[in-house]
Amino acid sequence: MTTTDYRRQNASDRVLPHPPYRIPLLGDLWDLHVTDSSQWGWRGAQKYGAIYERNILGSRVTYVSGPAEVAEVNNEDRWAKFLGVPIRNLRAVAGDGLFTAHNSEPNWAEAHAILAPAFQQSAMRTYHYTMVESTRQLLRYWGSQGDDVWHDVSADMSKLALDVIGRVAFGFDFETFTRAEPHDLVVRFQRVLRYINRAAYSHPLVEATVFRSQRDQHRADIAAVHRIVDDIVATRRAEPARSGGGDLLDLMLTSRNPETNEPLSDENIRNQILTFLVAGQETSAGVMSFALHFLSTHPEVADKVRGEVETVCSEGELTYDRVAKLRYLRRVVDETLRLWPVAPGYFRKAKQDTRVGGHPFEAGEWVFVVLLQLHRDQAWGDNPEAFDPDRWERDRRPADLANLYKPFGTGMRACIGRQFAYQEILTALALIVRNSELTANPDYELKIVESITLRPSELKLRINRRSAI
Ligand code: MNH
Repeated sequence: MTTTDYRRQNASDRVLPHPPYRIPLLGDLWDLHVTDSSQWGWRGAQKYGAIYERNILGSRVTYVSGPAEVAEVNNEDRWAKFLGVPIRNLRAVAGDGLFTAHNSEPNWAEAHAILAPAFQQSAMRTYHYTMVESTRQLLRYWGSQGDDVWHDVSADMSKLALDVIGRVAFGFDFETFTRAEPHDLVVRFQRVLRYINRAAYSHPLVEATVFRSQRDQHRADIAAVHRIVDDIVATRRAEPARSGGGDLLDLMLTSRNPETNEPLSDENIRNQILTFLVAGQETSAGVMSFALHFLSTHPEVADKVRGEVETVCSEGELTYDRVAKLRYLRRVVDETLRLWPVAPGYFRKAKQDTRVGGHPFEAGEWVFVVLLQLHRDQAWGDNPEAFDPDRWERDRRPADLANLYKPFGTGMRACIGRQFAYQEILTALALIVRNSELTANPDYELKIVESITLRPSELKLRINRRSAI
């Protein structure tokens, strides 16, 4: 098509594969799934191919999953991050924080410049001990529950990730493993996310009537969450000597934008703290949960990881430098993120009139990248569905890895927390596997729950102690 392309084409000329039985006005509405939308996007990709669309009441949702097509929309000259509905709704909590800022908002570049150094690999050395300490608390908590208990792994990984992010980001101890009841901030914050997720495609009138009390609770929760975080910031400001020894909050309070010499505003600092909770907790927790599922169902992999940890740590502690040597465990994590990219996709918006797979898109149109399909493309080899950490060996990896593997998004707005997530996940998994024996329930079949991110549903494992903590 491109060689004979002498005529400008508009979006209205675009004909893409789509579900059958398209209805006038309603389009493919019958084929809309709101509760498991990215798995549904994946099923569609399997049926309709590398690029297809669903037309929902006249709006076109385009799903892109073929490596060549994804490479086109990842091109930063022509496309940029777009805040799709679920992400845009998170602005109610995280405002113009890094994750939910529009590309055009000046606070993005300002906060990015100030925070980037704190997320570089070299900064992880500072956080490592806290990550170890939080994992030890988890292990003690499991230990205190006795043997032969079926642990709710997903819930426990959420607690761990919350503990880590609270302490490393803003020096706050949520005491997740010692409190009888979760902290007020946690209760309200989780209710806020649940509401946003439930109401994502609702109408304000429905919220004001049918869901009125939920909506009022939601507003009260947001106000309370803001108050609690503002208090944490004010306390730190008043007592900088009690600082977290260079945690992210210290950095935000003391740094200035090199260009304008302005510090971040208090409101923006609050938005960033809530952003770390929004973007950095459920994601890491999901990866650790899926990884524990795979380790429990592949004992030979778990044994290999244990052997590696024991070799690398033959002289004792899991120090910062040793984490980088856990090469096989890293493959386990990468393979987990390949099969279950916990952020199952991302949105891109055309900056100019352009094409994808030869199909015309006008400036301002947007697409959704389906990672669940991209990560299982045939370019991954014969059996892309299989959990096989060895496929990450140097000579077995696909040549075009950079275009086939995008669990942290792409371009300028890719995940800032990537190194943080690896450091946290590798540290936790290494200590868990060294310390415990994982036993799967033979009747368990992996099912996925979606709430923007993916989690294994109702995963229960027996975790019995092998050694002293
Ligand atoms: Mn994270 C952006 C995935 C862990 C903080 N993250 C993104 C994006 C993806 C993503 C995908 C891009 C979204 C988009 O294009 O709309 N993040 C992950 C995954 C993990 C993860 C799979 C864990 C594994 N992220 C973390 C952690 C933190 C964090 C941990 C913080 C401590 N992520 C962010 C922030 C952004 C982001 C902040 C927004 C970056 C930006 O736009 O500048």
